[in-house]
Amino acid sequence: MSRVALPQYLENAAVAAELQSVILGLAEVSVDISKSLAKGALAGVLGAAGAENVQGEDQKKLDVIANDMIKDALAALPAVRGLASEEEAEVVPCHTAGSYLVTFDPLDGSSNIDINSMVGTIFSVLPHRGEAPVTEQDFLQPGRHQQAAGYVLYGPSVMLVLSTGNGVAMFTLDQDNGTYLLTESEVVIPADAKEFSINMSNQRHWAAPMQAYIADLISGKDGPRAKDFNMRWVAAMVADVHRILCRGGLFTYPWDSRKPDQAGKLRLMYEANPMGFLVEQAGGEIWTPEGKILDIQPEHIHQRVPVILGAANEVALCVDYHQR
Ligand code: AFP
Repeated sequence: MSRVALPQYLENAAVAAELQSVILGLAEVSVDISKSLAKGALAGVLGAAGAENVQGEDQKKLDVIANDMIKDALAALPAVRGLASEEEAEVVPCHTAGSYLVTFDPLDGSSNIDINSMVGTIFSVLPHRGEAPVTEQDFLQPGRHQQAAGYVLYGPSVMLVLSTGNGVAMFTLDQDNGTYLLTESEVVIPADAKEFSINMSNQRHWAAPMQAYIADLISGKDGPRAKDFNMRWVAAMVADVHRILCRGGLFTYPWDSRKPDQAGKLRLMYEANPMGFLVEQAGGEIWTPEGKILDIQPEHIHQRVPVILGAANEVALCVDYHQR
């Protein structure tokens, strides 16, 4: 059975040529990143880079390598007006005639690298309007403005998951020739959750409504939910969201009382918004306890948010615990 390759899929979907070039550029560099990851210790690229990023997090060597590879790939594309990365303190202006802005997390879950667990690349494509040189302000658009969003999951197989606003498609990398082939079109999140995804070790630091919501899940069929749930936590958002796109559930990284002035751990512009775009396109929801994440007007490029995402009815119930 001949499968549709990514370039043909984008043509069939009548995606604008400039947007195609951005998506294909990201897909191409992800193949190179996957090769670096596959070499592991043999490439001498595991471990810490010996520096901190703008988030105050210890950078892994592969964080820096992947970030530089993606920056170079995007900077070579005339369609890219500017880029912003989790690993870059400031936005990076690119081509003055470009129509798109790209935000990305080059290696999400990078703390998993040294234990050979799953990591991913997350990307978000926003429109750029106006003539002046690009500034951070141009990037500060609600997630609903995204023209495309997706991720690459470097797992047992390498998968690219993408939406350009007409549903979600999944592509699997053909390692023999470096092409992404369509393996799932029209992805829909199953309605009812059987699994939840949260870092349980933080339980004592959550707000009371989240403690109550999770406690009711854990009480299983003898509790108010009258059914048993399972838990998964990969510690790489890309992997946890991929599981939810494939088989449903709820993922949350809530506010934590240890950093009361920090809204959450996850970043709005290059984690929550792109993942939220995909989840909504697959029939799911993504909220903070106060409202829909894709409607948030960003205030700065590294802004953080609490995230509740997944099956629509399960997200609604979790938000209801907070709004009671
Ligand atoms: P790293 O990229 O620093 O590993 O963080 C990954 C992440 O931002 C997100 O992908 C995970 O869901 C979450 O953090 C894991 O956080 P914990 O390490 O607190 O479980």
